[in-house]
Amino acid sequence: MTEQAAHLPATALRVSEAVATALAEGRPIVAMESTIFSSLGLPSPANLEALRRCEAAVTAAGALPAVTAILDGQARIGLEPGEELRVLAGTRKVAERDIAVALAERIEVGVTTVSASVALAHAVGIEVFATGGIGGVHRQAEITGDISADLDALANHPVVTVCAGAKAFLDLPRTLEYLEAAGVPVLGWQHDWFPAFYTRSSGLPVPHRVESAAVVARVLRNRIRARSGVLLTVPVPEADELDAEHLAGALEAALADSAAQGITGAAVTPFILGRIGEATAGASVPANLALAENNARVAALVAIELAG
Ligand code: PSU
Ligand code: MN
Repeated sequence: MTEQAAHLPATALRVSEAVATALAEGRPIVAMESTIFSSLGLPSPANLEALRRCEAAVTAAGALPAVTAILDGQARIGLEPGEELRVLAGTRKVAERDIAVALAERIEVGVTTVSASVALAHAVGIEVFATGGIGGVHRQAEITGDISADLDALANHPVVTVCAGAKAFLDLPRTLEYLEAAGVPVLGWQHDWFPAFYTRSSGLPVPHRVESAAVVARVLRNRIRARSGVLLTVPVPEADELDAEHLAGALEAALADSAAQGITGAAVTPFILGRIGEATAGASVPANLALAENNARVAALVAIELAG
């Protein structure tokens, strides 16, 4: 446990045996969230396939995957064999601030978001985290105030988050502005554009293009604010990219439904993800799996570089 977690009760965090060994030996580890692998992130059975493919990509590259979750009132970093199916069935979304409540209430299963996972990775000294897409500034945030806690978590934990940008139902220009104001370096993996999850470019330039894991590792090592993280964006592989115009209708309809039904707070993102999924299922699920797997692979390369 690092200084970050030293104030917690001894039972608050549990690291799996494999992750504890890898940490002690300084071997490369890639943390992963669990909301994406639950029904809040992907429909079944694609969610299990996503988990398997991400784990396999990390392992094949030579690093160890560490899924985070809440299980039986403990925050877990790395699951023991057989526990993954319990986590996949979880329906309670746990962001960073919710970890304390989930532990206090001793909830059985909680699925961690990006903000919770980055915080847990930091707590035990894992420096690399992979996901699909991050949360961001929502459209009309000037009215609703809806800004994902993911963004402040990126700014407050010294972890490289590897993602395919964020889905275009969010306000992507403002998401980039927020990250700039919060002091988070935003890197583009062999690419000049901030990706929009299903599509390789949002049309917004990414602040810094990087060509290799070595540069990403050096950015983490050289940042001035010791506590802050780094966002590495990796575009969906070309072969799996979706057509932006085709998606736009589904995104607009999902946003309109969400507003009409008065959805607010933490329920907004799962609601919109569900609607987009229903409207585009055949095409969007394969793209989602491919980009998550590819992000896991790139994250492993960064973790290996940092461990080397
Ligand atoms: N975006 C996706 N898939 C996801 C999420 C976001 O394309 O599964 C999940 C992630 O767990 C992310 C969370 O951290 O939603 C953000 O939720 P909110 O907008 O409530 O902060
Ligand atoms: Mn929100």
